[in-house]
Amino acid sequence: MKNILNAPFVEEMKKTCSNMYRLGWDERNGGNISYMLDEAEVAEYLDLGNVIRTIPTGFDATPLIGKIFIVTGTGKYFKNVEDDPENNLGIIRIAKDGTTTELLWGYRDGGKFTSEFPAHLMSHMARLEVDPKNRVVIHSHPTNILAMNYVHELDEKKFTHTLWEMCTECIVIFPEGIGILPWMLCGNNDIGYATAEKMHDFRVVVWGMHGVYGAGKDLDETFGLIETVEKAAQIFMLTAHLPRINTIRDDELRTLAEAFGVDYRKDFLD
Ligand code: 2HA
Ligand code: ZN
Repeated sequence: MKNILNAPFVEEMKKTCSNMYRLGWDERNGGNISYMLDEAEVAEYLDLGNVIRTIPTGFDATPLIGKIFIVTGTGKYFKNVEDDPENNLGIIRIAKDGTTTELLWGYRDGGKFTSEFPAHLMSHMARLEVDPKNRVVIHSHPTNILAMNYVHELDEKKFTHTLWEMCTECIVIFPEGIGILPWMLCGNNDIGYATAEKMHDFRVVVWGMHGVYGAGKDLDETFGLIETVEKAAQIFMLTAHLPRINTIRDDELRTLAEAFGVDYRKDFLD
């Protein structure tokens, strides 16, 4: 059996958490990641018959029965994942009842997965319906996206349109736009259902005055997606209080989207 601490998926989680921490997006225990793993790959590192303990999710994830995820722990800090992955991360399998998870590795101090795990599972289920390759859900508190929430209308069309204007590549990277939820209480199933409903149409969902959910096929792609939205929000925040002299016009956005062949939200342009 190979050493789990050298597994590429553990390495990727360590790097992603450190990068996000250093970007200032995931202070204290802010943010969480779930990444669906390939069973055969995990079997090279762990005895899949050895369940350390079971942990209930309080939510029926029947479509994900048997799926294995590596997930950040509740109350744990992204800052600390790199130095102590076995305590701050866990590898869990959705048990046959659909509402329990089987811990295969990690959460060494008796901990469990993020309090947002039901929202993650619901988002995975929603994204898999539209994209069978989806494996990653990331929640984060990127600084400028959050700042923008306080000074920009939380309207999906207007918010997306503003971001598309901020960097030329935006309409190509997130042509479907940004889904937005109003402020809601986090850590429960209601916000999970609301997020998952948005995830049918969007890979990025803003939680009003809280942060963002992003989904994608791997950690690089999902991180890059959030990074691009955050960059656009940063340009907005750097310029929002200054007179606007230039902008990318709607006809130019249309030209871009058509040149790159992306299926964009035409109704989000004026
Ligand atoms: O896990 O970010 O929304 C900490 C959070 C909750
Ligand atoms: Zn949060």
